[in-house]
Amino acid sequence: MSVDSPDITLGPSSNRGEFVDVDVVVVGAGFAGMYMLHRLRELGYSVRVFEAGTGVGGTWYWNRYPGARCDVESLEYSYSFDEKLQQDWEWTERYSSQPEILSYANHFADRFDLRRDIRFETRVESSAFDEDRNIWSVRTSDGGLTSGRFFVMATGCLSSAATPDIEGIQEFSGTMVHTGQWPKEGVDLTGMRVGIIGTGSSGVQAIPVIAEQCDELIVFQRTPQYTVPARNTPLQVERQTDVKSRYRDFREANFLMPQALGAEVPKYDDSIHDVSDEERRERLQEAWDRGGTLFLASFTDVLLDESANFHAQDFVREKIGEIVSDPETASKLTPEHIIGCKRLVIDTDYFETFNRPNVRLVDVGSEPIQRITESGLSTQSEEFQFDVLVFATGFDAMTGSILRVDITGRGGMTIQEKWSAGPRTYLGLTVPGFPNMFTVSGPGSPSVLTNMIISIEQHVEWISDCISWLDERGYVTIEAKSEAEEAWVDHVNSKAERTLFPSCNSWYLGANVPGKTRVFMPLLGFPGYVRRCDQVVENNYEGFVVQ
Ligand code: N01
Repeated sequence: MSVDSPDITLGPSSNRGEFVDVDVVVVGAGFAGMYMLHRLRELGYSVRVFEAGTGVGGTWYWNRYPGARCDVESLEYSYSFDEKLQQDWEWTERYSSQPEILSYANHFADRFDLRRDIRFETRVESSAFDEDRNIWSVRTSDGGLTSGRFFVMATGCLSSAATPDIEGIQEFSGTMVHTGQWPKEGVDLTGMRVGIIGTGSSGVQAIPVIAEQCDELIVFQRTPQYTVPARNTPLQVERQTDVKSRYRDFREANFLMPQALGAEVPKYDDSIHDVSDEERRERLQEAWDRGGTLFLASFTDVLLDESANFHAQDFVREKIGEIVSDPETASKLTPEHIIGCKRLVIDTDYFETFNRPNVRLVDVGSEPIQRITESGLSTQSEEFQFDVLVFATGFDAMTGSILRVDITGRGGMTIQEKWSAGPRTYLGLTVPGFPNMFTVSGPGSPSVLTNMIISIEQHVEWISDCISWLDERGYVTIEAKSEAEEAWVDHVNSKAERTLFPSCNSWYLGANVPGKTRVFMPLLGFPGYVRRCDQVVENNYEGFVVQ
């Protein structure tokens, strides 16, 4: 049953007399999979990680498009569990670029000697739970079968790239790339005519940089985007030194924030309706000048009340009118929907880019793309020609990378069947019918609404502590109860329903993928979630059957 590999040492582990290749099989070597491996190893477990890419880094390995950068500040978007690591690593900018985050991921892998337990260029194709032996059997793209007592999906929330099925897509004779699968060797855009479809976070980041590199850029926009300035700058030495002198406190203050970030950004506890017009403008202007996603936290009710939200929308609309010189282009770029219900984007010179002579905006919301042609694409009234077509069309978020593995739990039930009406979990960590399987930052956990690395750490620690707890007591399996799942799904929904989040077509709801059931997938509020996870443990894994 074991798969021989020159770079992996296998120590057979026992599961009440059954021999398995490793204690834990982990899928994915991004920040979640790497920390999972490190933590479990520290606890004495044998682990094998499978990774489809040639290197570590997950999201930051795949998303190499021009301009790719994090929207959480670098001093926060990093592992917090190891004091020496956070002291040693030097960040260079307020928001880290993709290459810098990828170097950090590689540094982490080297520092903790992770690579020997990671099998690269190997995709997990299926995984099945053997109910008689309480073992997961994991089949991989190299034809191997690996058995483990536990199975952890650390596949990331935004790692299944979505390319729309537009008629004629096979006919395009130029270069076609997706931002989420950008070639490692890069794409030389010098002198090229480029078309880009999509104006979410990826498109908004890529467009200004691509516009500088290429000859001509045509942006195909279906929905205009709210975006606020990132105000990225080189990271001041004094700032880095200051935070490092009190890193633990800095982290702890962030753990108490709803998104596990931004504790040092000024906070307000008043409604947008409670202040004068002048004060409202001043405060929104301050947030605009400061830069960053916490623009929406300038008042308590921007994401709760439509009339409050309208003020913030209007502020950004006015800015677009001021920045973009051509009134027709400005009008096409101006969104009308709720601000924040699609993820708020932060940008560097996005709206300014539309003042460049080599950039043209095409509204494919009012006149959709009809087909892709050999040399470009066409709408009802116009043909467009370009050499490179960039899809910045997003991801099958949160569930895509789980559902593309054939996972079979108890009674032959597959995860695809289980989630046919939308993802259902307990704590975003476990699924009834799938014993000893865990999802890191799965649907129903705060994940994408937080500083992801911090959420990942909390999940990894919870999962590894759970495995230790079971072993210390001689238990072999843990499985969520259906009633716990039911209550959890209700909890996630009721949190979302109190906000404006479900009010537009966002990937949070799965609305960007044709045919995907609309369910608001992430849970709002990090500290409450952590408390609940801790309580479950204190109550001897309440909501689970352990045996
Ligand atoms: O994807 P998106 P993304 N025809 O789904 C359009 C994270 N991230 O990759 O809005 C025409 O947001 C679609 O239009 P519409 C971050 O969490 C973070 O940009 O559906 N257009 C939309 O404009 C982010 O939210 C960072 O009408 C089509 C775009 O494609 C998440 O990843 C950077 C279309 C997709 O936007 C996803 O962002 C990058 C079609 N057929 C990503 N299909 C940072 O840290 C789709 N679109 C800063």
